[in-house]
Amino acid sequence: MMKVDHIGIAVKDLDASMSVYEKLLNVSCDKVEEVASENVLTAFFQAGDTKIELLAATNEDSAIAKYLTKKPEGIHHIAFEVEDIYLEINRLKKEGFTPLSQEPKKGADNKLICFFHPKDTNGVLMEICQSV
Ligand code: CMX
Repeated sequence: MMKVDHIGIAVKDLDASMSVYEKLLNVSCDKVEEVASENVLTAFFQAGDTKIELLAATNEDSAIAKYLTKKPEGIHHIAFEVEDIYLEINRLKKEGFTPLSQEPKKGADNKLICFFHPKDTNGVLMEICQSV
């Protein structure tokens, strides 16, 4: 069974949004980490058994920059933790979901990650991730 690892939220101003979520969750940010391959700066907050990941674009090529030209700030994706990301990518492909990369990529928070297109999942971008 998959478990929600984190919920990604697209934000314009990472520092300002970090202050909001620190107050909301009453915890400090666990870590701020740049994922250069995805052109994002991330900030993670523990929220019970799951995490909130704030995502800000680091340049115009970022999926977050593109997203924020079309949509307001808000929930960008939901990430599920899996035990074997290679097996899970194959299973989801066979079920007709569309991976956005053929192989897992190195993501934030010491994870291998793979996104699946929101057109197949009722308009919500999905991520699967595996701790490495
Ligand atoms: N959630 C829901 N819908 C989304 C979306 C998202 N996060 N991002 C884009 N869309 C929608 C758009 O609104 C658009 O819908 P319409 O056709 O109805 O207008 C459609 O998807 C296509 O959007 P687009 O702007 O043309 O964008 P692209 O097709 O170029 O890319 C996507 C969309 C999801 C394939 C791309 O953003 C992607 O590959 N995402 C995965 C990588 C990523 O998001 N990285 C950032 C996070 C990294 C991290 O967490 O570490």
